[in-house]
Amino acid sequence: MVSGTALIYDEEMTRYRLLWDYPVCSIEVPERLSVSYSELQIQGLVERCISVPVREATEEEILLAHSQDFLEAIKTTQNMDVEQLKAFASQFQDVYFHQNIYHCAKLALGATLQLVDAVMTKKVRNGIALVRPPGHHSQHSAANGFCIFNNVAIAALYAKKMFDLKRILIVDWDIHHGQGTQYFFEDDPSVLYFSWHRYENQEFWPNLPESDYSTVGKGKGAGFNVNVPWNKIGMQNSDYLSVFFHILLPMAYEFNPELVLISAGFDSAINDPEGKMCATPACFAHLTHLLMSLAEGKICAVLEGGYDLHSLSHCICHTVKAFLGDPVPHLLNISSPCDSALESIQNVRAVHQQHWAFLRSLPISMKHQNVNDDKKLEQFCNEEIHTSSPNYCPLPPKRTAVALLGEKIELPDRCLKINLDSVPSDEIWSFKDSTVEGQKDSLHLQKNLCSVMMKIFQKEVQNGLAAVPCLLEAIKAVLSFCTTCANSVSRILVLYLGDKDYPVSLEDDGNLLLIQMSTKKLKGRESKYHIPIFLPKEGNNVKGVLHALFSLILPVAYMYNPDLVVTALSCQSGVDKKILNQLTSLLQGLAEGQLLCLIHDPEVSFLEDTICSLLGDPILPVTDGVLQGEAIQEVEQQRQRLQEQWGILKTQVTRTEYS
Ligand code: X5A
Ligand code: ZN
Repeated sequence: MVSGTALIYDEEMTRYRLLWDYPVCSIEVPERLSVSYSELQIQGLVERCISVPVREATEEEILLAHSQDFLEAIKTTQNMDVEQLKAFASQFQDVYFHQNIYHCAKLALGATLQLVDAVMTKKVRNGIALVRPPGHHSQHSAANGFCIFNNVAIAALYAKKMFDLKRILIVDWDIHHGQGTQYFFEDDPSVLYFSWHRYENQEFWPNLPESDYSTVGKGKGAGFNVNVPWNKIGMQNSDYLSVFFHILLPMAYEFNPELVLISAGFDSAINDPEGKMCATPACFAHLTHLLMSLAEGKICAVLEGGYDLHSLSHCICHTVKAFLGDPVPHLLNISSPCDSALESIQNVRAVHQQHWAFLRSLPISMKHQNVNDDKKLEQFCNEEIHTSSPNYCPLPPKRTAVALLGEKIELPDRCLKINLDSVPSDEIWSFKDSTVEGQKDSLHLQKNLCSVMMKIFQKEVQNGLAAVPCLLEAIKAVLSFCTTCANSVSRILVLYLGDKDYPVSLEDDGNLLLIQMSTKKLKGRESKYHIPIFLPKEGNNVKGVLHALFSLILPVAYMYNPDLVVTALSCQSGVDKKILNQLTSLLQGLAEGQLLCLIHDPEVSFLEDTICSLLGDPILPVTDGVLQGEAIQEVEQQRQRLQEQWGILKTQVTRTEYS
């Protein structure tokens, strides 16, 4: 099993800076790297990562993307004086030069390629390269926007060439449009390029019409270029997550990349002077986590922008912690995206629906124009930066508590085996529930569950798994335990995969959100807190489950913000293992990873898989099956029903009537 997170950094890349008065470039300072690296040290993250040395990129590698003439021109900057550097820079837009920048640009690219090598050869699972100069504005024969060589674009070309990759996803979450990267791959269907960027209807730099949502790629590459323009400043966590749920993740999962590259600019975070957005550093842990279930976990983040040193360094720490598998922090206040974000989401989905089945919702939405243009965004930038405690708190040595019913499986090291005989009697809670009490099986069940939950709530472990003789009784016991013994748990999300009409009694007081996936139409009252999803079993419906996960389950779950997530499933239900692993992985983004899996009647291989997902091991992509129209419609119906109450389900500015 591939493990470990690479951290690539070299102080040498701090050794160039702006030498003349040039206000547009003054924010790109060496401290961006040094302060970030210090924060990683302070938080104890450097020693938890695998340090990979940088190297200089070769000319051949630079020429994968750039022209020989351009390379030769850049070389000449090594021997220039300030006046000459200034003159040389003036042929490009918003970029400065220094005698040492060519050297640093080679190191930045070399660091990026070292990272790709380490991930592709499975020396590490994932990693981050902290580099200067950044890359995503750089073009075939032009430096641009602080960028000399296009590190990430070359990384993609290099990975295609060296590892024969056929599908690479580039996620550019920097607040500027990586127009350079877009130009390299516009007609290339093997590289899916996604970028969100401050746009303000072309008023924001680089002020290009081709940065708008209507640029979708050309020729064979049509559909493989995705631009999400932000037409207002002040975008928040909800806006960013909405774009992930309703645009990027569905496309990414349909694309099924073999490698994910992140153009990781953090000028999209709160307090950045360039971006003027409001996403908190903790949001980047989630963005990272949501991408980690793709490409069997092969994911490389490469620094681009980010100009507020405090915000930047904390964002980087959150990204690294997510890579390491640390529990991702609670995100508070997830609500509806703002109207301007919704308008962009709607437009992007509309232009990409013909290319991506996962974006289709019937009827096909019409392009939306000029809604609420003058409506002011309210109260933004009001969130505090999440500051992590300087003394890092080590993860529990055991991550997953496992209680079995006698199944014989060998548990990996990081599992804590729950042995009933070892449960001290005072840890066994007592609660009055006549239907559960008394029977031998039930007592056994209660003891098991009690013990697993205690370990989770006392943070001895992060998550747990229990094999249970009866699912419904187990759910009941968990809920009862939480009300009786765990006051701090006020919201529980139960995801039940099964066909029982009323699996638990619901009070609708918000303490419980029940999402149910079943293969038969369910009778019973639907409410805000009961979401039945009927997924016809015809053919292979794994794609339907994935689709439901992004467009419905995860958004609602994030907005609900549970303290505990419980999944309950029966192996007889014939659900696909790979999809359950995805579910188990992605749901760990909630409740700070406090996830309890209840499994009825498990096969051994099934238990082993679920345990791997709970341990945070890389998981296989879902490749089989097709997304069926009926599955889309069922999910759409629920989305329509629920989007007033769960605003993050919206993908359109105004409500439309559906027949
Ligand atoms: C990498 C990056 C920004 C350039 C802004 C120029 N470049 N106005 O964030
Ligand atoms: Zn930027």
